[in-house]
Amino acid sequence: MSDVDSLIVELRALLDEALEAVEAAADEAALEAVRVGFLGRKDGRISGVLRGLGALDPEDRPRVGQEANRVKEALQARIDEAEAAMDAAREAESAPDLTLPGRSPRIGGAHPVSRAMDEIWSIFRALGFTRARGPEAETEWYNFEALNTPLDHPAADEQDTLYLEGGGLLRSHTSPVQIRTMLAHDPPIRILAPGWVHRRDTYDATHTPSFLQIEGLVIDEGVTFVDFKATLAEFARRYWGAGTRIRLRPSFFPFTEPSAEVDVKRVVEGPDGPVESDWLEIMGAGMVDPAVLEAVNIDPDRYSGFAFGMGPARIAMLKYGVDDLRTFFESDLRFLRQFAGVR
Ligand code: 2NL
Repeated sequence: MSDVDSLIVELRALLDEALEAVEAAADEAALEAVRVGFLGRKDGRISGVLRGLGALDPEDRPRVGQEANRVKEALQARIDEAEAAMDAAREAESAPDLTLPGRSPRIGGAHPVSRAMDEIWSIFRALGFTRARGPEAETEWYNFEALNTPLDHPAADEQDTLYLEGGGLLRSHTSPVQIRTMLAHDPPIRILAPGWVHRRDTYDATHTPSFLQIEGLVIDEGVTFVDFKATLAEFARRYWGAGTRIRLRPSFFPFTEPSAEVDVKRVVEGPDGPVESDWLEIMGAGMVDPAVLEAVNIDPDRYSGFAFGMGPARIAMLKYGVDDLRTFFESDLRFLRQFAGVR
């Protein structure tokens, strides 16, 4: 075999060896090692073979040179191909899997106390009430004196009410809103006053120092105890269910006379069909005391009315069977999600 032929055979054997190495390369680093090992300009094995070129007759050199170029090009092409295949595989791995089901967005829901507020408001709106608002920082006159509550009454004591520097206080009920409304408008008045109120209470299972309250007030000519009881009974049926009954227990508030605690008895689903619940206390209420009407310059011989007050958090506890008020304020989504009608 001539020197030319043996060089060409050597080159082809190198190509076979190199192609096998490309096949075996597991990653880009191994592929680069093959490229450097065979095609490297200085230490590559093909360059090593071509170093023997100088010993050949000048007219034989081109044949070997051409074969060397063919081998180099074939190997480089194969390496490029393998590299492209590795790129594609890596890309496919990190690409999103479009066949997976989509993720649902988390949808928020109303807090149970807000939900009670909203439902109670909807019912009274349907009964012809409008909504009234007022400041949380009040004066003793709006919070107590106009409400037939002398300042030596226990409710006005510093033990129970949060006073501000300079003689103001944080309203302990939303009644000042009704006082302001009666001063600003002539009867007929039918309002609902929802909002935050503040008392000097210790935070426990049934008390928070700040809480939401909803009060209602109706003032017109000829409003009687029948209107009072019928309105509350209708509210109770709409909020607690069609079979609900109410009971008025005699009570005392300085601003109403007579006064009552309002209880409801619900019809609930028992194991063997509908049964009646125990009596649940849901609000305080009464006929507006004539002294309150006089304080706001409404003639008690011409006008009469009724008023009521309730705590939506307490209503939500009774409605949803929650026994500790504090769970409403701990922001635990596992708890809150149960009431929101969402996942
Ligand atoms: C409760 C229940 C009540 C009123 C609030 C009221 C407001 C005016 C006149 C007369 Cl302007 N009454 N509000 C009446 C009865 C009960 O709240 O348990 N309060 C301590």
